[in-house]
Amino acid sequence: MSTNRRKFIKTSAATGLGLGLGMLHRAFAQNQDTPAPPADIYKEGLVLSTWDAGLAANAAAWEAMLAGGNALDMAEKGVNDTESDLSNLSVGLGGFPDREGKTTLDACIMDSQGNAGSVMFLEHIKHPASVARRVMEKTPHVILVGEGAYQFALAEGFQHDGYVGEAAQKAYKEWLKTSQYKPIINIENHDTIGLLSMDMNGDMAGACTTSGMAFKMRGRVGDSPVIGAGLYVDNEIGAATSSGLGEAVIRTCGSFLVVEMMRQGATPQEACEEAVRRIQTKHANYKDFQVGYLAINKAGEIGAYAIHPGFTYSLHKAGSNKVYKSASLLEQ
Ligand code: SD4
Repeated sequence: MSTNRRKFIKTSAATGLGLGLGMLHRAFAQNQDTPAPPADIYKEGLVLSTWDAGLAANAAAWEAMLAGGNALDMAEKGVNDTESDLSNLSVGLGGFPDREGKTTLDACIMDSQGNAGSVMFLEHIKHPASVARRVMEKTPHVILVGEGAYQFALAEGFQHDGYVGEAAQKAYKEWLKTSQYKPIINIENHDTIGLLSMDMNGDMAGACTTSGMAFKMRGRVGDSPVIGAGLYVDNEIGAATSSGLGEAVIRTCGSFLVVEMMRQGATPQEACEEAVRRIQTKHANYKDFQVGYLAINKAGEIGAYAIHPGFTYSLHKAGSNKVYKSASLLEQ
């Protein structure tokens, strides 16, 4: 601890700052040059992911863990499973297209070392989360977008995939009849997958992947591939991810906010609730859209909270893999 810091704590104690002091001490303790590891690190493996579709993703992540994979492998393999499901209208090549009829994909990934990779506005590649991992591992950058991301994917051995989703195109043709551009996500119809993983060493990672808002403006990117918005992992503290109206999550740095609240002592549940309340205070129209957050901490505790009821999450922990209903700010 630096001399200044020691001096400050001493002075504060001497002047009796009272109630806030415990909080301050905790914050300072966590800011020491070599942070002490938390007392109880959960080491049995854990996967937490958004929506019902997370169930299959959790199972794939678990399989990766049992095969010897670490938290990063778990996150990647987990969301790859969702990306492979071409009937999913919010993730992968079967996802809803943009207002020009083209499906564009966003994804990011983060490991336990604080490394991050992201792809945005990527077309014709089946596994954007895996491309994001390559960006993280093979380039000096964090984000690649559009044509550059696509060319990088090809150079890395990913195949061009010309798949066009029938159901998504049908919905698009319906939408074209009015072509109304309303940047409001249908409150219930989400499937974007954000997945948080913890391996048997207690190390954490995460991934988030989506085709984004249905019929979005061409070039629009949401929160899902934005580090700190759709996903954030700090292996000393915890991890968070989101689903819902990306613009609101980006404006409030949602997942970063959740992790920072946990750093200051909040439980994962309290932190998710605070991040939803932040959206509420910053958006007069918050009742018009949905956002849901998930979080885990080092002790293997989880949090889930959304603006509206209807947000579900899948939790694989202690031998069970199940879908749960999240608590919410608003009632039915
Ligand atoms: C986005 N957050 O692009 C995504 C949408 C989403 O389920 O979560 N859909 O804004």
